[in-house]
Amino acid sequence: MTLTGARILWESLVREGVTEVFGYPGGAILPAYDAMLEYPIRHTLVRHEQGATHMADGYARASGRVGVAIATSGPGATNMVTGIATAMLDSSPIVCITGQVGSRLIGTDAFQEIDITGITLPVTKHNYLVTRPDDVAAAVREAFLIATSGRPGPVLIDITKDAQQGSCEFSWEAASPDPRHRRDVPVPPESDISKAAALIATARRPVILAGHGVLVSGAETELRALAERTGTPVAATLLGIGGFPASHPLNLGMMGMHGEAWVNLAIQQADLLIACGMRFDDRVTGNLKTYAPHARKIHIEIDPSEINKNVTVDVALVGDLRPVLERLLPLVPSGTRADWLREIATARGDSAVRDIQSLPDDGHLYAAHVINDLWRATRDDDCIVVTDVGQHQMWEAQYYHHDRPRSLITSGGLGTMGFAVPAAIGAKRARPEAEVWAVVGDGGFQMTMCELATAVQEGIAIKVAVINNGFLGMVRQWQQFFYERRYAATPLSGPDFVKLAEAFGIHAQAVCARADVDEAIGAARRHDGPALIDFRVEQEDTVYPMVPAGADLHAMIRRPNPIVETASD
Ligand SMILES: Cc1cc2nc3c(=O)[nH]c(=O)nc-3n(C[C@H](O)[C@H](O)[C@H](O)COP(=O)(O)OP(=O)(O)OC[C@H]3O[C@@H](n4cnc5c(N)ncnc54)[C@H](O)[C@@H]3O)c2cc1C
Ligand SMILES: Cc1ncc(C[n+]2csc(CCOP(=O)(O)OP(=O)(O)O)c2C)c(N)n1
Ligand SMILES: [Mg+2]
Repeated sequence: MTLTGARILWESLVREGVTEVFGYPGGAILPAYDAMLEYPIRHTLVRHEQGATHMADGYARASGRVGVAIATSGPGATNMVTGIATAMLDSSPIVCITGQVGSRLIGTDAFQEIDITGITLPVTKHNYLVTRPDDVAAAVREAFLIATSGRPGPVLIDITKDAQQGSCEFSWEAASPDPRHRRDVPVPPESDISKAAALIATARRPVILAGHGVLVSGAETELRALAERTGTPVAATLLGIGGFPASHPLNLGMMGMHGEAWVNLAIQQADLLIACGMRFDDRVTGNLKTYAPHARKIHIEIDPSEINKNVTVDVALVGDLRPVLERLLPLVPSGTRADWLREIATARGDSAVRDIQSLPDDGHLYAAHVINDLWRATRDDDCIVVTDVGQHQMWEAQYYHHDRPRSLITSGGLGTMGFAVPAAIGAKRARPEAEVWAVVGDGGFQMTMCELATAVQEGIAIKVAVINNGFLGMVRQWQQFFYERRYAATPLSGPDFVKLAEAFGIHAQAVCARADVDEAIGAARRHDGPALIDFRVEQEDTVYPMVPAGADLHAMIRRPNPIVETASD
């Protein structure tokens, strides 16, 4: 059948299983928007194209399916760059579609012409400039294949206006992707699997490092089987949280810069690290020269370029985590590591004394308490928390104990402030039956709070917890530790968030005391629509422990024991 390029775009997206897109129209993409009305697609109108990309990303992370964002040429396309980079750094499969000026105008500095394929080359897995209707279907099919195969990531398709308007014969079969574009998943040889099994068999102090790849691969069951069979404790990266149940006795918690002290100490004392779908980010390792000095290392990883990139390993198993663990499991002897677990438990006990949760209520409202109370209120329900970036993000990782995969969505690699609210909207679109909370700082909230209007217009019932400390808190913390408390440009004012939310038509309330936290959370949950709570928390609170950037992983700054440093101390 003969169709316009614009129709072919939707025809192809629908055949790829797309039902939701997030976007914002403009001249160069108008033919596509016009054709969209003929297809079973729900379009969420965003308030800024960055929001569309974070929504697509949140949709992808919540569901494992590809998220789709669409925008016009020029400023619409450039507004997408931060969201695309965010997805790239965290291996999230999104497809972004942009309109482009007519093909004959390319290179003339035409109105709203920008070289978006050039701009996004380093932050996409692949991108396309499509100038003929005949190439639209193949580009869409390849884009979905590339976004999802191997290590996932973002793909951009830039389609000229004439390619959308022109017509051609549409054949789905003929547009079948070139097999060269499939990112084949390597399969490690049996000899390497046996080597790994032998290392595990003889290790006395092993630690499993569970990363984002556990969730991407869907390897939660196999990971748990490996841990239980071998009695090995499991530490998570920020993006690996939820891959192993927090309530499991072998769960240690988060590793790295703001990881728990006992987790980092266990890694430094381990004789074997079994890294599963994680990439030894610098926030995870600290000083590479002194990282896990006594440990042999096994790295199970889908992307060969990650092997020996940051940490040299003894055995590399390059492949998809789940099938690799399936093959490894029968080869590892079952056993327990009681002495090792006891040693870690002792360090954990020492940390509990310092924990803010163990301190008597001194009348201050701490973010850690708010987040822990949110966890208590929602722990038995299907709840997804989407965080922004900063101190609140680290407290969430420490005090919200995730038992389920894909229940924490956060920007780790790029650390993109402004992520939480739009990504929560995307997550709620992907999993409407789940309760979705955005936990966001007062700084990051002010970057993309316009998307509250999207939630209202589209009836997307996200709940927003603003952790309002009047500071760009994480940067203030660095100034506190490393710049003699010279708070250059970190005190931050904002509007009255309750009035603001009400102006958007959103149920809202402010909380200043711990005694009121539960009731406010309950009211937000009971409200049948978007809701916001402005938690006015302690202004100069600090995330502990902290490994200063580049320092040895065991050289943590610990919470002063037992005194909490606050503005009023
Ligand atoms: C303010 C701030 C503080 C932070 N502090 C910390 C911290 O204290 N601790 C911490 O852990 N992080 C921290 N981070 C996050 C950190 O920057 C990294 O984003 C994070 O550590 C990366 O985790 P990851 O390696 O598991 O995930 P990713 O970066 O997503 O890497 C996943 C890896 O798994 C591989 N993979 C994907 N699919 C598969 C598959 N099917 N099979 C096998 N392998 C696969 C990928 O190729 C990739 O190498 C912080 C971020 C911010 C913004
Ligand atoms: C877009 C962007 N700009 C700047 C930064 C640097 N940065 C990291 S954390 C942070 C402070 C965040 O403040 P807020 O949102 O209030 O959260 P808090 O740390 O106070 O919890 C800043 C500015 C960033 N990560 N992203
Ligand atoms: Mg703040």
